[in-house]
Amino acid sequence: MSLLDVMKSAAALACAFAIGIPPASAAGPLAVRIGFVAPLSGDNARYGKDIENGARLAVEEANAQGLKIGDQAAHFDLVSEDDRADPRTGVEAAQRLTNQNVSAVVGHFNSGTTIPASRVYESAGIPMIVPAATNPLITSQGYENVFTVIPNDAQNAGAAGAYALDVLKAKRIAILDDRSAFGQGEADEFERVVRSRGGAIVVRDYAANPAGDFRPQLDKVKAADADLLFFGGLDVQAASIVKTMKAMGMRAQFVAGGGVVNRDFIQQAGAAAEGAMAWEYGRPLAALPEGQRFAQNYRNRYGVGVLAYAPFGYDAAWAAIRAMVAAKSSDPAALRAALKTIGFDGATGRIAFDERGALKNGVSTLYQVRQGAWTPVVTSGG
Ligand code: ABU
Repeated sequence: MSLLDVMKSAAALACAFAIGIPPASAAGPLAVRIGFVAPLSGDNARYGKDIENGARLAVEEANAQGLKIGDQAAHFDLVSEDDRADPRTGVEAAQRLTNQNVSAVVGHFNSGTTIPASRVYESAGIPMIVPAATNPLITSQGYENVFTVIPNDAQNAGAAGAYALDVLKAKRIAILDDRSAFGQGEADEFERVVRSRGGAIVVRDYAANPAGDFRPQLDKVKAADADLLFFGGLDVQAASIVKTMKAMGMRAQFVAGGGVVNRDFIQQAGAAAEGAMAWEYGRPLAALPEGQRFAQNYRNRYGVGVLAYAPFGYDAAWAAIRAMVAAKSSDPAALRAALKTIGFDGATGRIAFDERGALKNGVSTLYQVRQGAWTPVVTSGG
């Protein structure tokens, strides 16, 4: 090869990198980058790392299977960013990912980061596949690049509202939330369904308090003689609430929306956990063949069981990988088009998206703590 040919090849390679085309090379596989973003530090890092572990398992499986994109063998890499559960940091993390030539992004965890970050992915034309954030606004913004593999809180808290009236026969309902985009959204959906069915709400209040001191709000709930308390928020606050309720001798049944069914709630609430109820997204993993397989593989790989949303992270990463294989391309636009028609049985059930990018036929399951363990009671929706 002449010096001129060498210079031409180098220039072509530099040009391909500059315009974001992974270089087709006889020397090795097509390098495909999948972005991942969630809180990887701070109080929510245990959730973020759990989801990252799920996504990484999908990438490792895909590489072990030797998948091809078109005629070319592909090698997938997970590129992780930490959004620290902070909206501004989430937008910055989204901007960093879109600058790193990723084909798609799996993220975020918090609804409060997902909503502002979704604008960044939409502008960049890069599909965002959401594994855990559940505020209904995420898929109602009219964006082409937003997909969710988890049911939203209209489904989850809506099921909770109907069940509170129809089965638990609640007559005096109190609603508290943590004032996050997630917790407030859940509480709003629960309230909407209860009111639409003629239920009586005796308290609606909140505390924006990460440490979970809801004592002033619980004083109001007790004074109103509520027989059911619905809480929109995560496990730490929920554990604090049930401990305080027990100490106060309150009669209200405790029911939470998503974000509470995990081992950390049981450990932190101790004896006060007994009898607590919470609605979590999807079906129990043990009820799904792919869910059982995932749970075992996760334990084998990481030496610990799933905390919460790892199976959704796994399904989100596989949705991206399957869409690229189907599209025969890692180009984000081709991948987006393929995501709109994809359908497969994942760890969390059937994964397919409606015209807004929301999971089709989402369900939620009610769990109750019985003899120190979260026990499935009923699944609603679908
Ligand atoms: N959906 C569970 C908690 C995460 C969030 O939506 O903020």
